[in-house]
Amino acid sequence: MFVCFLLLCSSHSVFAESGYDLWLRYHRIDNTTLYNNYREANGEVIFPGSSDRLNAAKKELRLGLKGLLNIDLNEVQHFSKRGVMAGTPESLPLIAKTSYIDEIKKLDDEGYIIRSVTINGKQVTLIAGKKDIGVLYGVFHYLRLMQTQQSLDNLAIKEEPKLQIRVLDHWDNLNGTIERGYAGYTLWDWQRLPGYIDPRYIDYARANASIGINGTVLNNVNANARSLRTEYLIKAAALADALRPYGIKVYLTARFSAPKEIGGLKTADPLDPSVWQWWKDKVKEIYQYIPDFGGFLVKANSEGQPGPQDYKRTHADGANMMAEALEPYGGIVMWRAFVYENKRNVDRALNGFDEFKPLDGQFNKNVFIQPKNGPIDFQPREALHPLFGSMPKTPLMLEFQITQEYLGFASHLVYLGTLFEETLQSDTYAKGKGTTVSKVLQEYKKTNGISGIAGVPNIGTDINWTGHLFGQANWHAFGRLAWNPDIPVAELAEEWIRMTFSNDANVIKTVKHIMLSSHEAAVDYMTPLGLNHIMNFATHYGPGPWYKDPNWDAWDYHKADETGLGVDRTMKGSNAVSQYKSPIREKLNDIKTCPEQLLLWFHHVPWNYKMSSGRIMWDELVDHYYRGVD
Ligand code: BDP
Repeated sequence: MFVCFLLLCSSHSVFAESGYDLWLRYHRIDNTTLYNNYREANGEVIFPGSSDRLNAAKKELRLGLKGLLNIDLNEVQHFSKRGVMAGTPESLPLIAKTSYIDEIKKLDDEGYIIRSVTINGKQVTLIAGKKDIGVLYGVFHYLRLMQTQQSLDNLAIKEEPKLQIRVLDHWDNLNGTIERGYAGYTLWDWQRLPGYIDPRYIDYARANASIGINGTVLNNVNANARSLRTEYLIKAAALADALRPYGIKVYLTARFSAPKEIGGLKTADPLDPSVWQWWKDKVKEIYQYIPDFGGFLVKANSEGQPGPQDYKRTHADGANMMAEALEPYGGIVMWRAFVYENKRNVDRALNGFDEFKPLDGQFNKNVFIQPKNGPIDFQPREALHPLFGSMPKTPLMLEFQITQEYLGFASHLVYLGTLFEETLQSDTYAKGKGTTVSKVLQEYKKTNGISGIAGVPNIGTDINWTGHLFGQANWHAFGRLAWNPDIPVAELAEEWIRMTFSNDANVIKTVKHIMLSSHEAAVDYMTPLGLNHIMNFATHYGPGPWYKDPNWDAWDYHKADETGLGVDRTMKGSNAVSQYKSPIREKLNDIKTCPEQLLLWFHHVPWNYKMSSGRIMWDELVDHYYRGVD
């Protein structure tokens, strides 16, 4: 045995990996033919310019070529052989000699092209953006082609993000803990900021830029007003400086009562002129430190957080006050729609829609309303949030949870790409059949000038960032879908496997199967057939349908009694179905047409109800649990 081990060590390079490199492992290409082709294609590089972003792009290209191909980036002025050239029309005047110059000029600010072109008789790969950030994105894409062992011949790639604002909402507290974080502590070393810039910030930025994320909300939605104090703004500014070369803007959560808590005012009433002024002054101060500050994320009148309703004002009054302060600087407000009454005998699934739908059209143009994917709370499977498709005048920014609060924390392998896809491709019927959530989100760019998506990340100080190695795939999937919500996730899973593990067909097939079936398995062993929110109280690690206290009772979410199981949200029940457009409403309302995967979400179903399998509901439920565990 020992001899075998020694033999193995001598025949392969054996090294330990921590997972730190994520999907940016630039390991040597193991296919000789490709290795030689790629080396030839990267013989010389023309890459002038020295902005922070172009430098970041060049640094990445250097890192990638060294790792993948053992090439030291060879910068030249003129090609003498096959090579790569990268830049914008400003940084690389040679681009004007290509026939792609018009296409490049027309690109979105973050867009790029990767094209096989001929320059002075030499075959060249052109990586071009309209702006420097596009070049950085293009370089990451180019490296990805090699990491996933694609051909570098006849390239004709054109990419532009389909959503403009693509942010991670960190639920990080100033004391270093992360709400619902299962991978260590916060990355933000507040103690040592602004003086010490942890190199990890740069790797965080690289990882995000590689998948197209362009914003980060540094702190928890359950906000601490202190994060808006000058001392913390200076620290946040240092982070913003570190992330800026990678195209990542910094945002902060804003505690609605901050004018009282740190501003010394007697009220936080959004219609009080002194409160308006306080926010205007605060915003002005923020922009002095962070000139490209992104804006505020706000959780108001939700789960005990302060908000405008404390003063009998509306969400629009509150959001617009902040939006007006931010508008002159180009900042935005992301106002969460995660609100519920927290009362027994009130169907919580109704609250978000009921509160926000009537306010459609009343928000300033730089306000996003941010609903979660479903109306309850990041459950293993949610019915779609009915606000999607119902707020034509107000841009909605979908919020996903990447951290696995209800999906077994960082100890379960659950690939969320499938969950994200299920939501994004859900049909709202807002403008007839085929009005998917993805389309609804994209449409806001045309109608309101802005569009976006947010994810609550699973990232912490663990050496592999996400605790569970496969958690990295969820971060990756979110970013890639934020850039283009319509990429089939089977492709994304494969891309991640190739970049993370191997390009070996067997590895891909095996790991992909595990990934693509993992979410359904988790739904099966957590909350099958539309069950939801029966999780263990407070920790949310696994089901605890027996939990009961005077304020919160799991029974309200499953209603198990002698007649059956599930919550009646039909027209005869809480009527949550009416919040959906026709024909979804009717389909959900009828027990015979309601999809079985949401049956107990919308119906109180007799235990012996005949399911499509021929089994009675109880047997079907048990079967799902066992299937999931298996
Ligand atoms: C719930 C979490 C809680 C968050 C809340 C939110 O349990 O920790 O504060 O969501 O999204 O799922 O605000």
